[in-house]
Amino acid sequence: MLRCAFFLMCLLHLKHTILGSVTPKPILINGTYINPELGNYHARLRSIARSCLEIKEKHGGTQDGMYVLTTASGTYYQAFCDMNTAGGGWTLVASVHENNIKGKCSVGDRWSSQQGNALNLPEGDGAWANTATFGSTESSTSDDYKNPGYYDISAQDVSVWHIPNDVQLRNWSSSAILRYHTESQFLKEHGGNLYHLFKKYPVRFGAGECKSDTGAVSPVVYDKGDKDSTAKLYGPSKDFESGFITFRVFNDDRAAMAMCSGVKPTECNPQHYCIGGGYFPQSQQCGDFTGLDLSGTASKQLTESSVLLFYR
Ligand SMILES: *[C@@H]1O[C@H](CO)[C@@H](O)[C@H](O)[C@H]1NC(C)=O
Ligand SMILES: *[C@@H]1O[C@H](CO)[C@@H](O)[C@H](O)[C@H]1NC(C)=O
Ligand SMILES: [Ca+2]
Ligand SMILES: [Ca+2]
Repeated sequence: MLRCAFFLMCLLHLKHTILGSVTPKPILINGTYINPELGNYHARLRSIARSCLEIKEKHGGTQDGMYVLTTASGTYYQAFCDMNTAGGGWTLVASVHENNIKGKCSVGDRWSSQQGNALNLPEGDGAWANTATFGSTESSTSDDYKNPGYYDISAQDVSVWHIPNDVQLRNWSSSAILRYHTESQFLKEHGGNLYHLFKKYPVRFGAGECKSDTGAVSPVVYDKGDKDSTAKLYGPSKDFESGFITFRVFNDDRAAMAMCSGVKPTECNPQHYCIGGGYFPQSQQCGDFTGLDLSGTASKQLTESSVLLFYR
């Protein structure tokens, strides 16, 4: 028999014939189960780029658009790459969209809680610090979005685009009301992405105090708009300084918020300009856009725009 040309193969063939085919035991590599028979296949998947920066640097990608990326464990996904802003290499990893600002921690509030405002859920749904994914690139101005890059990419800086709700991908760049990015490489100190940053600084009610327990803050460089237009969009509050991005802040009720995009709080009512959160002692502040509707100052232009988050 041709298949028995070699003694070992012959034995193997015999074994399979007698025992039926034996499924190899999966092996655990860095927390991921991998079937050893698929070793080479998985190795190939893992060799695809992990980020838009890698596509730019290793493969010379220069066009904005959709590219295929992989995580460390070989999960494929597609992401939008901004290959032009400030040198390019930016991967879109998430968007925060408010579908109903009067709906307080209700359906669609994935960056706070879709399960109501509950003291026994101090981190709400916990999306800032878990590996849940949702939405899609093309719907990221019409619904929340989070892809595997959010927790997988190792980055140094963030970029943010505020885009009016429901604008199509091809019009994002021209329609953005604000665009800015950091250059401080602040993510390097916090594990290389927001998943790790929020593990370190949980978006959890009661985990800290206003001002003293702010997670991270970085100045931003504007690509569209400026400090004055940012301040105008958030309204005439004197409670913040624009030209920054801030992560994990508390108000004077010890309620946590995830991100103050474009601003740095100077007082203790960040629910009027910071977004995402967990449990709020004042229920009317609970939701993806927290209490942006309560101060009466944040512009409709801002509250009816999605916040798109990129890494580089
Ligand atoms: C496991 O993770 C470590 C640290 O991130 C890395 O150096 C190592 O190469 C990984 N091993 C495999 C088999 O992927
Ligand atoms: C969207 O982009 C397309 C193609 O670039 C253009 O023809 C169209 O006018 C744009 N629409 C809006 C609303 O800007
Ligand atoms: Ca809501
Ligand atoms: Ca939402």
